Amino acid sequence: MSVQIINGYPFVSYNKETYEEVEMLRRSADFLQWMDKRRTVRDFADRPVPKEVIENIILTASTAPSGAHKQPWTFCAVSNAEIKKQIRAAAEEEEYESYNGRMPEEWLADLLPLQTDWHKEFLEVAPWLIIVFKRIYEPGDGGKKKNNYYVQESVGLACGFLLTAIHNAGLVALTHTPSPMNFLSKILNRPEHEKPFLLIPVGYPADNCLVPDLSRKPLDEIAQFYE
Ligand code: IYR
Repeated sequence: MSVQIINGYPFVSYNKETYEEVEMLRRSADFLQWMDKRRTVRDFADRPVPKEVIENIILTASTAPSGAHKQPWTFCAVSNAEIKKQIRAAAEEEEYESYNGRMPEEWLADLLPLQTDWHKEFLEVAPWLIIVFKRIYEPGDGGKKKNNYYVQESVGLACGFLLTAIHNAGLVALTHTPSPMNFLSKILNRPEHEKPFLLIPVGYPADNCLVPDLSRKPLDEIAQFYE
């Protein structure tokens, strides 16, 4: 691959594979059908998942676009039983408070179809917990802070890629947001410039796994075309 220098910066040619329209239509429809099979799961099997699969999934997440290509994310992957136990205990403590007073009635009512509560057994059962941290800034020389940009958007995109990679591997995940999440920084000993973003248990679904019978909004409720 030949490198061209533009204003002192290296560029390489990008020869993206493209498709005839018929093939493009088929691929887009197939991908939709396959993605539509992804479901959030709360009931995991305790079956192990190889570390190399988790490494590939994390590397896939890190292919997401990010502000000024700063890649402002850190993925902590936990399979250690003692650490998972600590995370579960701390999460349940917060969630107990949330479900018993902190969350308003409307929110609790909105969650009824999901039948969630403060018990978070999956935090010990799932073979891996991926805790995604957003990097608010990068520590520079002499205590100087180097900026990251659109951190929320960038890390959100990376998490979308992460969930797609998990689905592609034939595994399932839960986008879990125990609130507040600062206990994760403490347990995982993360530096000040990293803040917890999402806690994502990953694994196989339990044998008797049930998910809520949900439907997705049709196109005319989610899109507006201006032609
Ligand atoms: N964080 C809590 C509550 C919760 C909130 C939303 I919004 C959900 O979609 C599901 C759960 C919990 O994890 O139980």
